[in-house]
Amino acid sequence: MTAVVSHYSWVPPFAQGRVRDLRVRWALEEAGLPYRTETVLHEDKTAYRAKQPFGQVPAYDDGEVAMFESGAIVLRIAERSDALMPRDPAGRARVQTWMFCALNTMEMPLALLTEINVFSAGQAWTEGARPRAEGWMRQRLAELSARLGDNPYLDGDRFTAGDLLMADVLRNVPEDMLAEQPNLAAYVARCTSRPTFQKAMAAQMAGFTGSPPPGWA
Ligand SMILES: N[C@@H](CCC(=O)N[C@@H](CS)C(=O)NCC(=O)O)C(=O)O
Repeated sequence: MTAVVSHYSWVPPFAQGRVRDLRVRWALEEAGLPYRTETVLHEDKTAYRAKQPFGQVPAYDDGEVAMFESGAIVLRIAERSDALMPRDPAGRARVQTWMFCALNTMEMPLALLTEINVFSAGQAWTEGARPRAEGWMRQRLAELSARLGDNPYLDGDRFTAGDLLMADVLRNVPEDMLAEQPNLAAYVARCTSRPTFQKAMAAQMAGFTGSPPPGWA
């Protein structure tokens, strides 16, 4: 069965190109696996919650498995193809380590920073929290930068599912902050210049054909 990936047909402009179905679309492009999309309506997620208990995207179904959580889905896709993960146990373990690192060690400080800069922008509490959040993000970026060094990718010369998730996280770091670590900025540019990323991005953007849900301010 052709894999089905859930997506929104409308999100606010700042979120367009940043919705997490993109990393799943990207992984499918890397793996050379076809997919189709299922649109999730913001105004009625009742039935959809059977697929994704939190009413979020992405959810995924390839006929053999139905899943949610973008990282788990990318791992599933990496396991279906040689393109994103080596087959030997040590190589698989390294790639899976970087996948969790992207979604835990790096995406956690980014989530706090995004809450402050975007979702709660202008609220009084954010000013007190900003120094800690920026410091946490900067520390993790500096440590990752030291580890990447001059390598093109996290596991050496080969692009893997770890790079896919890491680049998708890092591209959401404020541009000036990422630029403080030139090797990371170059790494993100290297990963996102892949035709597979461009194709996934274009597909997500082309899917925004809907209107804001009723009551959207
Ligand atoms: N941990 C989940 C997070 C999914 C998530 O946050 N999805 C966002 C879009 S990027 C969403 O659907 N937000 C709407 C909501 O939370 O109601 C994953 O990685 O799949």
